Amino acid sequence: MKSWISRPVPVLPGEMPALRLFDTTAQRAVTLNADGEKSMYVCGITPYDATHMGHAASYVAFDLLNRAWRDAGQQVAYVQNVTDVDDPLLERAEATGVDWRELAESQIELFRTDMEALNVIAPDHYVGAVEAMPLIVPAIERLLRQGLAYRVNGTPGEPDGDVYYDVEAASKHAVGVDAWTLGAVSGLPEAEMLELFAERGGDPGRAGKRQALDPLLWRVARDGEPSWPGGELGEGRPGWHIECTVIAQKYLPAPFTVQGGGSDLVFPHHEMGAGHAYSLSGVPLAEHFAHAGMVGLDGEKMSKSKGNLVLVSKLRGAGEEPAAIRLAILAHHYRSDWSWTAEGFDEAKARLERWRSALAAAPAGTATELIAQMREALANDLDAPAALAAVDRWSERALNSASDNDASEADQALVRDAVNALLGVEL
Ligand code: 5CA
Ligand code: ZN
Repeated sequence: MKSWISRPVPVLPGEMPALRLFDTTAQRAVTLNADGEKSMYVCGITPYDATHMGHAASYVAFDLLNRAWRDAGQQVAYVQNVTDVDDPLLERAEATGVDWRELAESQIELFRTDMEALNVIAPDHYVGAVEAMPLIVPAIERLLRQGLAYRVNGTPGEPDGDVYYDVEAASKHAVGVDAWTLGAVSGLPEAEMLELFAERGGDPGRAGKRQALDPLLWRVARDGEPSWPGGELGEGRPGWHIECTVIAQKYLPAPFTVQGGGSDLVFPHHEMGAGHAYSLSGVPLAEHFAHAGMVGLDGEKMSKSKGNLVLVSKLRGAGEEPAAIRLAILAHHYRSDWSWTAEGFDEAKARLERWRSALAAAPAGTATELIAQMREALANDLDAPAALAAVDRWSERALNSASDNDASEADQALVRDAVNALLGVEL
């Protein structure tokens, strides 16, 4: 599917230090191997209410990683999905009387314009679940043949044939140090897994399942629901986790470098996706799993279900500058949970203004040191707030010396490029 247009990323002089990133599985920051091509899969939106500030923050977080890698001279292969068919999308379409395809298409288009406005580098492959159907069906057929998936008999109200992943069989099937067993990604105790599974799209109580935590792979056709040809599976539509697994496996190396998303995807989504991938290929899905914190509104988690959304498009429609929105996001470390507030946004706008005034007074010979400080901050688990603080200090100095110095055009250009290349903020 069409993605969006990336703006050019300036190339900076000097070098990016080795990058350290917090790995959810290891529960600590790890130094990423600096050799070779890097690859990243970031979970995309379910397009029924795009793009709220939580979404935006998660894509800006992984955009920082993308930019840090590029600054280090590395090639980056980047893939993102769109969950363009799933229960919440169908429910919203039904509730609002809109065709689900139209709802998805309109929200995806809004997302593209928001990402473009926020200067998020576009993925090389932007793939919808619907277009991935020909990849998903054979993968599920294969899991069935391997004995790692099973069909559930119908009950009153539910037809025969829904296919589930057998978590226990898959955990036993796996051998070796890199093998996936349940908990390999999230490290969570089972009680917590059960709670999160129920909260995040799972159906622990579904009759006929071998284990409460077994996730859905294929939902056979129901009246009034969209469905696709499923080969041996029969007509139906896929479960959620398998979609990301097969898209990543199709377009990225195995394992790829970083699987990213918000922290609400750690379990079950990334756990089960990693399980599916290991069952299908015998190698881990990704070398590292990284997660961005949750964004709330004035202290409450921002979510479509609560309806307390701050939409990027609404702010843009009200004439707010995307660079200021991006700066408001970057004022928080990507792993922290934080709340969007009017005051935070005002601070970001004031900061952008200050940086722009300072740029006009860029003192000669100061840009190189600033770039080094920004790089050091970002290499340390993408510490954007520390990078912002470095630009703040530089700005203060520039503004204080504005009357005694002639501005240096070279430094001005370098600082402008650095803020753009590393932070994605255009001054
Ligand atoms: N389509 C799936 C992923 S395959 C999905 O989770 N879609 S989503 O639209 O619900 O979320 C898209 C991305 O935004 C995910 O990485 C999710 O973790 C992140 N996200 C959702 N809500 C928030 C929030 N309040 N704060 C931060 N990130 C969020
Ligand atoms: Zn996903």
